[in-house]
Amino acid sequence: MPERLLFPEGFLWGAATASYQIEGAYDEAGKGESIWDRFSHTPGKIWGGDTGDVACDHYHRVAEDVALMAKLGLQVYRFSISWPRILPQGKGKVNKAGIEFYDRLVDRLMDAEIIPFVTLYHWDLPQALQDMGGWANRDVAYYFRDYAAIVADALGDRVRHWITHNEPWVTAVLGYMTGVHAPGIADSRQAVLAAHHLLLSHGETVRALRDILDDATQLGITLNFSPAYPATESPEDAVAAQKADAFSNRWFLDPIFRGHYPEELQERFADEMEEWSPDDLAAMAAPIDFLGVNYYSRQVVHADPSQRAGYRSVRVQESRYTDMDWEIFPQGLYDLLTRLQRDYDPAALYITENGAAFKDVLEPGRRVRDQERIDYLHDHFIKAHEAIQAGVKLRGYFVWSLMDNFEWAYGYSKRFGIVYVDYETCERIPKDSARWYHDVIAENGPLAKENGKGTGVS
Ligand code: IFM
Repeated sequence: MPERLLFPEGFLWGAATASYQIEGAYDEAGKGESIWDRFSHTPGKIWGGDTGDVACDHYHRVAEDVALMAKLGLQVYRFSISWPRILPQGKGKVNKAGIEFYDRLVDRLMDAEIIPFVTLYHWDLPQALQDMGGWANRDVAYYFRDYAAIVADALGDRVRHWITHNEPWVTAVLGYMTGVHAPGIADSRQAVLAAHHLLLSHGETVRALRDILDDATQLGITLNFSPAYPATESPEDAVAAQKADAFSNRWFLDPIFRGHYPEELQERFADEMEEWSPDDLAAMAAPIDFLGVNYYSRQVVHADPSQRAGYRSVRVQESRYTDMDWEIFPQGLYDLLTRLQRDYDPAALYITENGAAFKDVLEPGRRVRDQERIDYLHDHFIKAHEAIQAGVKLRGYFVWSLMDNFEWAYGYSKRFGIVYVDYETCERIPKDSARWYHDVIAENGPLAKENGKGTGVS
């Protein structure tokens, strides 16, 4: 029998989702329009014209979904709150039905002894605030803080773990620089401003929630990371990797943990950056209790002076890639976690997302044999275990995602779930990976080797 790698006692195993990706009920019970409602209803923006109007219909299936989580043995569940469900206009009048929806969800989780982790912002900004400029408008940072206080007031007696933002880098870069996400703006100046206001809103919210919530509360933020590796051993590629790291990883890390932007970024965006107020920088660096880490893949970069960034990403011929065309590189998780602990020393870390999309097939008999996903998760769990042995204060792991869902610009064409969703009927069908994960949780760790495959070798 292969050895089992046991995680520390109290380590939390769970899964994550986000409001727009699963809830549906996009215009029900007083909810206001979000930028993703507007964007997905705009022809040509989303693969196949998909929208989140119905998504997984989670809004109407909360009882069933919490029962499913309990059956899988989840100990923690990370979900996000839809801001326009709480405040249809982003500010002002509160929609009582919105609060009640999350109130019921939290109660059900508590009944099932599943710890809730709440993300306050996972990209569905109220459209009314976008009409004022969205995150490029400084006022929105304060509207966010006020919205967060309303939610904290309603759920803070039961919710102990709060995440201000999910992947603010994606909000700023994909939403305002490349425009492939809502609100679909392609303007570097607006992106740099959006990033600044997202960071400010994070810091202001941490300060505000500390006043409202009790001492047992844990406050954090979730960042997406793409560790940068040089394509060759040339000094030029080493510099390229440093620039890529500043852009992809340190843009948000440095202000939060060090109170300043990385130098390389100030050079790259010399025309867009301004003399930021020291008060803003101090606010962003408000102490947090944990860092949420979203890791899927790495980037391998080659110096390229013809690019504004000074580099470009290259494909690794010998590697395997997921259905997102993301390289499978578990070693990157170990490198990332140990680096974060060494360079930034967060009080605690959680992997708030890790998982993979593959071309799942629903077989007759309603079975999905997703061995590739099992291998992917297994190999990453092993690397997380190694990181803990190396001294990383990793406290929990959330698989992305609990169920297949609306994968943003890719619509429903990419499946990340450990539970398959039949979009015709919204039926939930646990994949083989869900059963496998159930056993990992029950045993508090994976086997060192998985069926002779996925041995953690990278
Ligand atoms: O689906 C997304 C999620 O919303 C944010 N992190 C990455 C996931 C996969 O792309």
